[in-house]
Amino acid sequence: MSDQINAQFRPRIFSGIQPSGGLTLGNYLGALKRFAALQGDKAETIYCIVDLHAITVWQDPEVLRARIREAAAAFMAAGVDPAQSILFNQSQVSAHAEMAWLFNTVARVGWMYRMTQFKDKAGKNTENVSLGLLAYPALMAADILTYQATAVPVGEDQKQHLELTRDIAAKFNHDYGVEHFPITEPLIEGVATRVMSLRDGSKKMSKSDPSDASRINLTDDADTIAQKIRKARTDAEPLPGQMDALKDRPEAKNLVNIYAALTDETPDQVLARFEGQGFGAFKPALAEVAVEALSPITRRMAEFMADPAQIDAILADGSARADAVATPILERTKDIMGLLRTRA
Ligand code: AQP
Repeated sequence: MSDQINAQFRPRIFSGIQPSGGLTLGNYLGALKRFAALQGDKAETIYCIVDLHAITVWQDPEVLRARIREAAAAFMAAGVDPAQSILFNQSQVSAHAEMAWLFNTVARVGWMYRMTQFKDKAGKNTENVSLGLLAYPALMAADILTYQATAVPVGEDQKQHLELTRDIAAKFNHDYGVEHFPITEPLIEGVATRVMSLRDGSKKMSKSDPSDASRINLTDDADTIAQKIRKARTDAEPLPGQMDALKDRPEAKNLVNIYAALTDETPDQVLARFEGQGFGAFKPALAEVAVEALSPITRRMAEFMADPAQIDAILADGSARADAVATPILERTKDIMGLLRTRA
């Protein structure tokens, strides 16, 4: 059914990252690296710094402005080419916020309360968090469907939000008797779809974790990366020859997955080399591959950050190109819903 609907739409990939903190190795392996790899002639690629999502929790305005530019620098340093892809920040294309309102009338409140990310972020404080934090998935659906995107590369943690996007598209199509929105496919691929915290193998690595030691930031220098890996929580057992044997050792599994993702190997290939060795040998080797992969990105980020006016110009150009795709789709959505169009 979704295949039939989706065949009517041109292949278009959309994804975004929140500038709610400095970007991490998790964002790089789970998102940025793949965003860059998906560029090419098979599908149009649209990438967004989702600043409207970031403000669902308090952000210092000056810090947020700087982080939006830093995120843009990270996208480009990781290989997103603003000539091949559209790169912009969400708040500059008003169709996102307008479409989100339309979807607030389609989505059901119960769907929002069921979202794991809302439960995690709100904790016991569900009555006192911003309404935006609860409605976040409707804005995410708007981000995607305002472009009629057919596929969205994301990490494992965003799978539930993607399912909700599909539910909103299907309910809209059903309620209005149209095939206006595709049923967007999640692209959750590779061994690094869920990079875990360096301090706790049961929690994902996150840019807003209070502990800086829990993550590798894309701005960390080589010494800091090596030190964080050296201090990463592990166990005293030697490494086995195969991943199956790591199923009850989350911290060890995480480090092996990170190594494999950085070197584009399978985790079993990595283990074949390190079988029988302890973390005293594995951690320095991991630090070496992490520094080798991340140092060029950190360096290119710093180069981009040295010229904020150039970043702003790139984002402005991306916003204009994004707007040109989004606005006709938004206008058609309003027409379908019966919102009278009185201006040409
Ligand atoms: N640890 C991770 N492993 C793999 N992928 C990850 N992503 C995030 N963390 C990991 C992927 O990065 C993209 C952007 O995510 P986001 O910034 O929009 O929000 P998030 O998923 O909530 O990421 P954070 O770092 O945990 O942000 P905060 O702390 O602000 O909530 C997504 O594709 C995500 O899957």
